[in-house]
Order: sequence, then structure tokens, then C-alpha cells
Amino acid sequence: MILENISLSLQKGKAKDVRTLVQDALDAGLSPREILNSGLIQGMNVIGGKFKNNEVFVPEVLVAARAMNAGLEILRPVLTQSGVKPIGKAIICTVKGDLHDIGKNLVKMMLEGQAIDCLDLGVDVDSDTIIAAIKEHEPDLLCLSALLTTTMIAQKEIIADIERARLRDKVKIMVGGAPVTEAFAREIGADAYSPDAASAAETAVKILTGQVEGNV
Ligand code: B1M
Repeated sequence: MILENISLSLQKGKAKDVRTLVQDALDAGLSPREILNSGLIQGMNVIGGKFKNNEVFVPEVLVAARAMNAGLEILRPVLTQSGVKPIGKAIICTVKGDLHDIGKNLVKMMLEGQAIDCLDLGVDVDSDTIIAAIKEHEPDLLCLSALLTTTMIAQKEIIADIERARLRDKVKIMVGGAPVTEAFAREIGADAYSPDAASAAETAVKILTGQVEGNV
């Protein structure tokens, strides 16, 4: 019932209610993953379906997204670890032209949950900004998120620009986002692809601990 209420409140864009309900769910002993998958993501999937069918429009989706992010903020402390020695450093962003940040935020939280230090460059991030950040912060892993078929191509351009800047051998690159596939990741020269935030964290750990070079 509480998970259904989280989903419904998210669909109505009631950020305050989502925040309270997520906290109630945690207090009631529900697992963060259950709250995430059967409450927050379930609600966002309903909105996504309605958006596709023109039953709701950008403003409704935007308030639902804000409510989702509000819920994620409550889950953050339980999904992330503090006081644990980091196993590596990652830079994460949503690529140029793309404003979707919920999936990216989730991947970031899951990486932090595996004791990976994350620098979040935000959304709509271009190659120059990424290259400057790689030079300044020397991350082990770069995570590029894209949610639109029109912005997937920016992942390819960013990887090519990193190569041109002679930094490609300095950093592993993982790509993801709803339209991105393993085949696309391989085609554009990424090291890794993950379909969701949990497997992104698993793959990142394997790469950062030297178990694998990548997975594509
Ligand atoms: Co937009 N949007 N949107 N939208 N939106 C989609 C993506 C869309 C599929 C909706 C639809 O038509 N069914 C469609 C894209 C179609 C396409 O290209 N194939 C779409 C469109 C068309 C648009 C606009 C163009 C609409 C318009 O203006 N006419 C516009 C574009 C704006 C822009 O970016 N330039 C737009 C705008 C928006 C809002 C601003 C209103 C809002 C975003 C708010 C925000 O993010 N703060 C929004 C939203 C919320 C959505 C939907 C409904 C939900 C996305 C989401 O957050 N899902 C989405 C429909 C849908 O997905 N059902 C849609 C929940 C999230 C947890 O999942 O982001 O997929 P997701 O992340 C997953 C995985 O993909 C993966 O892990 C995450 C968790 O497991 N993952 C990675 C993500 N990044 C990863 C990186 C990794 C690894 C895994 O490694 C680095």
C-alpha cells in the first residue's frame, strides 16, 4: 500500500508527500531497493507511458521528475556509503543536449554505494567541459548518460574528442541510458555499457578493482 502511495504521489508530482512516504517506508523496514523499484521507478514508468501516449505533457512530467528526485534524496544516505575508503574516482554527467538527470542521479548514488567517489558535472555537458574535468581530476571512470535517440550520438562525439585530446588511455568510459545498447557502446568505442544503475555499479567495481577491462 505504501509503495502504491509513493507511486501515485509521484505521478501527481507531490514532492512533499513522496519525501514523507519514502521516509515512512524506510521506517517501516522496507528495503531501499524495493522502495526504488516498486515505488519511485514504478510511478515514473506510469508517467512515461502516459507521456508517450500524449495523456500527460512536459509540465506534468517535470513535476513528477522533481518528486522522484525528492524521493531519491531521502534514499541517498541509505544507498551510499560514508567513511569507507574509496575504491576509485568517477566523473558522471548527462551528455550535451540532454536534460534528463534522474537515471544519472541514480547511477551516481549506486556508484557511491560501492565506495566510488563521484564528481557530477550535471546535465547538457559538452566535450570541452568533460576534457577539462578529466585533466583536472584524473578520474578512473567516466560515466555518460543519454536518454534521447538524438543525444546518444553525443556519447560517440565525446569519446572521439577524448581520443583527439590524447586522454583515451587515461580513463575507462561507461555509457548508458534508455536508448543505449551494448552494440552501440561497442560501436562508439566505449569500454562498458550497463542497462541500469545497479549493474552500472557492479561493472564499475569490476573495472576499478582490475577484474575486467570493460564489458563490451
Ligand atoms: Co523526456 N523523453 N523529454 N523528459 N522523458 C523520454 C526519455 C521519452 C522516452 C518519453 C517518451 O516519448 N516516451 C522521450 C525520448 C524519445 C527518444 O528519444 N527515443 C522523451 C522526450 C521526447 C523528451 C523531450 C524531447 C520532450 C519535449 O520537449 N517534447 C524533452 C527533451 C529535453 C532534453 O533533454 N533536451 C524531454 C523532457 C523531459 C522532462 C524535462 C520533462 C523530464 C526530465 C526531468 C529530469 O530528468 N529532471 C522528462 C522525463 C522525466 C522523461 C521520462 C518520462 C522518464 C525518464 C526517467 O527519468 N526515467 C522518459 C520516458 C521513460 O523513460 N519512460 C522520457 C526514470 C529513470 C530512473 O530511468 O533515465 O532510463 P532512466 O535511467 C535508467 C537507465 O536508463 C540506466 O539506469 C537508470 C536506472 O536504472 N541509465 C544508465 C541511465 N543513465 C545511465 C548511465 C550508465 C548506465 C546506466 O552508465 C554511464
